[in-house]
Amino acid sequence: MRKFSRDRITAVKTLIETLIFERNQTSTMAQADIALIGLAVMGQNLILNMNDHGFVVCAFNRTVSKVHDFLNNEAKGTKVIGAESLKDMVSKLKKPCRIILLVKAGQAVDDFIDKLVPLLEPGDIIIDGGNSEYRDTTRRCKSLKEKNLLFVGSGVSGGEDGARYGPSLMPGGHKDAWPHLKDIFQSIAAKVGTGEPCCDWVGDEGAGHFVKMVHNGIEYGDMQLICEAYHLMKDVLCMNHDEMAQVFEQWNKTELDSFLIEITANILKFKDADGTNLLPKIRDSAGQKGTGKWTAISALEYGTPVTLIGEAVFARCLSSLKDERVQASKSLSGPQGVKFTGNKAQFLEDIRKALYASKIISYAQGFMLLRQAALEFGWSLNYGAIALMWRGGCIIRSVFLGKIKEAFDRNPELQSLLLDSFFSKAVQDCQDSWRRVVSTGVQQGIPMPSFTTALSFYDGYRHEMLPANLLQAQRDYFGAHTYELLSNPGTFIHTNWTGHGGKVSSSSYNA
Ligand code: NBP
Repeated sequence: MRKFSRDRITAVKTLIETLIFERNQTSTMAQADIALIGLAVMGQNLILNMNDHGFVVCAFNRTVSKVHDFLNNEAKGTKVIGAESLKDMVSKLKKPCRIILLVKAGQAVDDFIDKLVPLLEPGDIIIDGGNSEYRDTTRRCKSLKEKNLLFVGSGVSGGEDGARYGPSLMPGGHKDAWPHLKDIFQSIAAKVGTGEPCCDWVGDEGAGHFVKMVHNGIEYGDMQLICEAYHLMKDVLCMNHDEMAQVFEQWNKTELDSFLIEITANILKFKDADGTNLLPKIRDSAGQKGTGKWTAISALEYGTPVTLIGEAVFARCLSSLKDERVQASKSLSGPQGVKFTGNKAQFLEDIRKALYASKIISYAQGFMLLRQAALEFGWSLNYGAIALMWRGGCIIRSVFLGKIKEAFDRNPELQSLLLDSFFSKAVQDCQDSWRRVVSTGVQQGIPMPSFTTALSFYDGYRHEMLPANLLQAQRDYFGAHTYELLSNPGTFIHTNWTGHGGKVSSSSYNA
């Protein structure tokens, strides 16, 4: 047997050790495709989703012990790696660094950005996937652009299940980041139809978070509409929960086919441990986290009549006055002795159509707000792509959104969904039912803020002449606010209505 000198053995040993060290270095350094900070429900599930699609993710969390817990439990056996610090995390990322924040919206996002900036290089990307306010996203986008960093604010919808198996993703911000994110984002997003991803670039600055905010507002509206249908079935038609569950199951096979109708049927069927329905035992006081309210505030700010979402937010506010309502119920009476004597099956179909028509109004209003925001901020929004992003993965996912996508495909410049041939016909077909439901509900004293506001909007929108002529005259009468004549729009004049007013008029502006 050939003998090697001690020196030669030592040299080979050193070489092998060097090679192993270098291999370990490259396997621990710059090996991750993307990092994610925030190991709560959304973060953990999004990491596992990215892992399933072949991306190596580096996980980090403010409380670092949660990184170890995650790696030893949910992420055990995956390619997910962890980091002990932000510096450690950045060192493990391929260039340009891609870092997703999924932490509590607000100060936590700014705090992490401040800590990350000194560790990053020009061209690196920070993505905020939380429910941030769109103005914060615009601010962050601008300030990071000055540091040559690319900031993206991405709406993420679909809750825990969506994050794990395919969310709707609505990214916006610095567009240079998109080519570096597109593959990951579109791989992990929900797919519809023939595999189209529910994710596309939304627009500049806070556009992604604005679209997510409107999505959440529409979600408030959809939920309120379903609640009003439930109230009518329960209190006008006196149906029991199992019957109502069956109706919602049926409705889910119609134009109303959607996640929220599906879960409503399941909720209505759900039995408590004692074998009785759980739903009637739940306290009727609704909570809210604020995105519906933000949508309504934006609508007021940009002068867009998004009445249905506004009513849905106020309906939650009214519901939360539970103690006051209990007191009021003892002294304030409604209509007495009015009983429904019509055809139950026909009225159920009427309710279904009222819900469908009101839903069309709500989405028409939501897209009006998007259009107004695009004008306001100079964003170029692709409305068909937005409908597709909401078509799957998110809480408002529905077959209906496919129809909205088709409407914008027919006419990308469509001013209002109500002016599209499919939707104008759909509303027309529902109109008689819708009016029957609203009048029956009013006669029976059932609160239906969303059904009624939708119908009022429809009637207002379709009227060539509204009584705002009187309103303008009143404004001019008491405040010299001026008005235009139909025959001469654009020229504002003042009338001395009383004979003792002056000729001076107030300046004219729109609030
Ligand atoms: P949470 O909104 O509960 O946030 C938990 C994460 O935020 C943890 O990583 C926590 O770190 C971190 N955090 C907090 Br709380 N305060 C912090 C601070 N001051 N500084 C740094 N980190 C802080 O988690 P989530 O429910 O997974 O939601 C994450 C984001 O996604 C939120 O913006 C949420 O609005 C949004 N979102 C949630 C859902 C949903 O269904 N839950 C759906 C869509 C979007 P710690 O572990 O050290 O406390």
